[in-house]
Amino acid sequence: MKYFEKPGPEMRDRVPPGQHLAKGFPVLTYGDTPQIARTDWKLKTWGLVERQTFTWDDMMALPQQDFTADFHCVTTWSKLDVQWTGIPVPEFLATLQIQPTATHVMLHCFGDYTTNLTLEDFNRPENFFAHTLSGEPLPADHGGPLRVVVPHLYAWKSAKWISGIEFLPQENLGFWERNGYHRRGEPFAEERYAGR
Ligand SMILES: Nc1nc2c(c(=O)[nH]1)N[C@H]1C(S)=C(S)[C@@H](COP(=O)(O)O)O[C@H]1N2
Ligand SMILES: [Mo]
Repeated sequence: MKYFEKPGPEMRDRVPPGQHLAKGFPVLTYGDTPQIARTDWKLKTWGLVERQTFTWDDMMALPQQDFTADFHCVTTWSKLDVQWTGIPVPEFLATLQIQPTATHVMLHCFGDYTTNLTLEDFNRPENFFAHTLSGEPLPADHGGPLRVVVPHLYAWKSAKWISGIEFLPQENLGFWERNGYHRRGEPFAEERYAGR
């Protein structure tokens, strides 16, 4: 059985250099998969923003949208046209009082994973808090009940089991960024590792 395909010429503008198309949707998790019921799930905000806690119902009350996005893992697999449903990140951020000195965010997850983004990279209309994958509730191994999807950067920025957003006046490094990955991770520029 073949699990990976070399992209054809028509796909070259969609598939970043050094990437292959995955068959299926692989799961990539460092450590164990946290099991969180929607009723227990909470998202906190802190740092250069008011401290708040959002429940599942709070998130579901925000505007919802279907979206289709390509997904690029730095370990060289890509999956095109993943079908998600969720809350656009800007719709959520617009409900917050973010202090003007905030330039970066740290995404915190159940299970202690973290990843960093500039506020500009995070606050983009194609970024989502996703709870549905191909019309089904997002499975736990893919980050359910709720994950972040940031299509324009390598998928390690797409935090699964999101539990907190910390607003920062400078760039702090997240889990993989401290362990040798690039601080930004733009796939078409092959920003895979730090110092390149
Ligand atoms: N909380 C958390 N989020 C995470 C990860 C993780 O280990 N923990 N892995 C990242 C990496 S490296 C990738 S490629 C994608 C994989 O998402 P998937 O398992 O749904 O394919 O999730 C990202 N988000
Ligand atoms: Mo990844």
